[in-house]
Amino acid sequence: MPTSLQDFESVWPRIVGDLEAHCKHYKLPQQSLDWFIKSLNYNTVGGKCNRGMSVVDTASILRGSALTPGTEEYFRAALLGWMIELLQAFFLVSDDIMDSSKTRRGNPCWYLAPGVGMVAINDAFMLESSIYVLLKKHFRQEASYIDMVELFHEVTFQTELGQTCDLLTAPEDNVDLSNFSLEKFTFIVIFKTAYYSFYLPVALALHYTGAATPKNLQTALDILIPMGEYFQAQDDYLDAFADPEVLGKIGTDIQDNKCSWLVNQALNKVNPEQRKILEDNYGQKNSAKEAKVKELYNELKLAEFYEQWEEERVADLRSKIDKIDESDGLKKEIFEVFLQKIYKRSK
Ligand code: GPP
Ligand code: MG
Ligand code: MG
Ligand code: MG
Repeated sequence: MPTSLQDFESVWPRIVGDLEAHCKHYKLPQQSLDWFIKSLNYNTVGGKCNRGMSVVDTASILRGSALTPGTEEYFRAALLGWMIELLQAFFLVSDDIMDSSKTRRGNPCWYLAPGVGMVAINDAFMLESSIYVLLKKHFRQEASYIDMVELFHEVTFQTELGQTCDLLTAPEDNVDLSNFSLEKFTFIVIFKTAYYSFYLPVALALHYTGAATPKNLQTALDILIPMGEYFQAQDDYLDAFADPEVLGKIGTDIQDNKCSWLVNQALNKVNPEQRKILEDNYGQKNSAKEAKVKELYNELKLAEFYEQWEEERVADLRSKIDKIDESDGLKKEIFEVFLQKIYKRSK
């Protein structure tokens, strides 16, 4: 049985309590402490928590029996999961500023919340630093401590590389469609999304259960990176085609000039007149132009093409999962559960 969001969220107050105690040790003035706690709650809680809960679920599968909520073992696995959620909070608070986004999880983006503004940049840093406060407090005595610290650092660097490429292929005042390619798209999505969203939870669970070996970490990577690539292509597809009410965020990729899955597929399909439509309307802060691009996406039947592409990717991932040698200490179920959670998702 996978863990429930309710059980996973039930450990959050203890984590906030740890961070609060750490600040009190430094005699942080109350106003600043209240601010930090507000930012922690606003930015870390309220999402699907798929990444965080995957640490608990993967650890349960590796052990062969479900971790029991309320036990210290459950708490420690969930704590590692919440560290991924903190990393994600740090990324999203920053990403929403960079992407000029308006909403996140159905609420205003943190930098747009009343009275926040650019304090959000420092809040993002604090969300990241919290990971290492918690890791040190709870895992310093473990043999895997330094592996976990290095893993968080490396995955953060990888994500920042992806974000760099994402931002540089999307200059605000220079729309040049020849700058896009599926190759660049692939680099961007693997680095900005796949490492932290897919590889990190499984690698952490392997370290946590003491089952990690260079070989099984590599096998996990070989499956989870293409799975993350598929997940971010979905994110790009949903950016234009999902109902923002369901998605919890309003798409910005067309206006932001992003090297998204959709625009790359469109570029493969357009005739010269249609390419002109893209050139004239893509990447501008103008909703009428954005609507023209969406019209072209419909004319090119990109939604249907996406659905067919999704089936192919999922079939390929299933065959990769099938080939796993379980004697390496991995279980096929870990990856099947991941795939089930994202297949045909609408948010
Ligand atoms: C998501 O891309 C990318 C990230 C969350 C990584 C951000 C990395 C930093 C180093 C800040 P996106 O912009 O498509 O996500 P969304 O659609 O959720 O805004
Ligand atoms: Mg964004
Ligand atoms: Mg972004
Ligand atoms: Mg997106």
